[in-house]
Amino acid sequence: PTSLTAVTERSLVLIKPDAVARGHIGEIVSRIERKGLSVAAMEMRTATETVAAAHYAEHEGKPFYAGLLEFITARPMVALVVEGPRAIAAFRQMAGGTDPVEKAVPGSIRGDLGLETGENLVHGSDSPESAAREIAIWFPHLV
Ligand code: RTP
Ligand code: MG
Repeated sequence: PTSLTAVTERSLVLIKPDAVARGHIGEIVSRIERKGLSVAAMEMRTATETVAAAHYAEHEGKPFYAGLLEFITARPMVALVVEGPRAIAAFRQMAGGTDPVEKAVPGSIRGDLGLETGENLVHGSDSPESAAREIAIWFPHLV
């Protein structure tokens, strides 16, 4: 039988250091909860070089890679596991496109709160494979 109910997914979400410094932890967690997704794990921490490099391994060698690692490891941020039906696509839609001005639409987190691609407030896993890989990096005890 077919079902209209999507399977439950988990996404690895980061509230990046710019968002934490600007006082937007509550705003972003609130949007996640208003959407109907649930927070399965949440931890505030400063990312180590090792964790940040593992997380952004796909971008190694790109011109923005060094700056990205410096940005993400410099100040405290919040890592979450967000859970719910189609959680991965749902959070990517809520986050908006990578460039907060050219790509993210109004109503999205980046579209509403951001101005710069290098300080775009949040990360969300982009596929089930990415989510599994990233959850293992940030919350190894949950895997
Ligand atoms: P994220 O991985 O952080 O959720 O962001 P994303 O999927 O929307 O974008 P991605 O292509 O994975 O890039 C990762 C982060 O690198 C920075 N970036 N800078 N200057 C640039 O052209 C550039 N491109 C990417 C952004 O901070 C982006 O979030
Ligand atoms: Mg990405």
